[in-house]
Amino acid sequence: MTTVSKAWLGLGGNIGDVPTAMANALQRLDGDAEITVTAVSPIYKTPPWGVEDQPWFHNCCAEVETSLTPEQLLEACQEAEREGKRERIVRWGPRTIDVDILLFDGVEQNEQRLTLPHPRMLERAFVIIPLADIAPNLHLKDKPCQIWASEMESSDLELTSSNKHWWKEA
Ligand code: A4P
Ligand code: MG
Repeated sequence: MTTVSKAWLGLGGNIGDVPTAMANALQRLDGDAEITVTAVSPIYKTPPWGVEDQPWFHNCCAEVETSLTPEQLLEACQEAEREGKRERIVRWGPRTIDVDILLFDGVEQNEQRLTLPHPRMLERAFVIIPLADIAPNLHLKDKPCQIWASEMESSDLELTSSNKHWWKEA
């Protein structure tokens, strides 16, 4: 019998038409026979974290069910990123899209290729706020995601639309 796991992804980008690139990446993942996208947050516009002298980002989070291993899911995410970039080079000019695995069930591992949970997620409103939209009760360390979200400075995040199906329509 195959084991089905639940994983949560963080998507973001700040060059070109990021919402379309994110929709393409999610459609591609959902089109994989071993991955089902079960929930997607709204898109937020978010100020750049880390290097601040760059354009604002668009970010969202997604929940998936998968029979893949964490490493195989990472491969699929990187393939979806590459696909977005390939399309960008051919057609629409600059665009980048980043797809990170935030959590994979309760897996904890600290490897350069794949660290789980994502090591910086709890410091990032652009991850925690959209994640709380789709997984408010998900336990992160010692408390549910929605408590992390409520304790986080997030007044500078801008909700772009609350349409849950944006990623299927783009
Ligand atoms: N890797 C290890 N663990 C993971 C994981 N859990 N998920 C490895 C995905 N990848 C993981 O990632 C580099 C390598 O990390 C991969 O080859 C993989 O094997 P990358 O996506 O190629 O490079 P990156 O994204 O430039 O680096 P990094 O460190 O992942 O950057 P971050 O942390 O993703 O930060 N501000 C806002 N507002 N919104 C953003 O989305 N993103 C960044 C990038 C900075 N500031 C931002 C945002
Ligand atoms: Mg990354």
